[in-house]
Amino acid sequence: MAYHVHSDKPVFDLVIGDKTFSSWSMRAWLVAVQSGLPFREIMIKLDEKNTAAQIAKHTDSGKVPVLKQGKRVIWDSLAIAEYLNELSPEAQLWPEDAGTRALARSYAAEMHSGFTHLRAAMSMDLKHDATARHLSSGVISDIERVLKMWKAALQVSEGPFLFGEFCIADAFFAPVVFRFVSYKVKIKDKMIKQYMKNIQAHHGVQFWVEEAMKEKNKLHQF
Ligand SMILES: N[C@@H](CCC(=O)N[C@@H](CS)C(=O)NCC(=O)O)C(=O)O
Repeated sequence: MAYHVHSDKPVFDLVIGDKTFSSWSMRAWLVAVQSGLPFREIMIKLDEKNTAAQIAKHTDSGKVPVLKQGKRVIWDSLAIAEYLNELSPEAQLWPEDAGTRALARSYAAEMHSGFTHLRAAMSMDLKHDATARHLSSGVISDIERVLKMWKAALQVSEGPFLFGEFCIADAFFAPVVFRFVSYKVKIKDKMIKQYMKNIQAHHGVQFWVEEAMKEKNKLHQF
């Protein structure tokens, strides 16, 4: 199977939520795939009666994603991404140049801690296909901020990804690309449209989406 997701000799386990809805899981999972390390995926269906109990078997944080390696338990997508970068330095999960790397970290960190309006109004749902109506000023300014950040990076790197090669910052923005697509946010800028296509064409992203489409789940909000 591609990506060694269910490898016989996993280097770590990655506990995730439903692929349709769990944007934080998607971020960590994409970084795991990009690390090139074999791993075992453990999926927990979110928003079920036993979800909390299932998650509690792996972490006290009450949330996924969680990376497990022997007795070591790493939770939170950004900590997992940084740990994977340390486990697999050859995968160059951050850009090589120190200045660009710091910038890419700023992008991932802002995604990780911000965009609350966008996240609340346009929760990730890979099966959603309808225009979002009555966007609040908070959502509009979040969208404008994302587009401005993408454009600034792409103007320097000239693609195909924010800082050239696919890095952790791209993994962190991948769910936003799908929010813009599924809620039909109008985007005119050619460079940004191409970036969104490049994210959608990424081998790991395609695999994640294919698996999400096979899921049978009801509506959740993440
Ligand atoms: N800051 C955390 C956020 C993780 C998070 O909110 N995960 C959601 C799913 S995307 C979750 O596990 N919710 C608990 C639940 O559904 O019971 C991270 O970056 O990993």
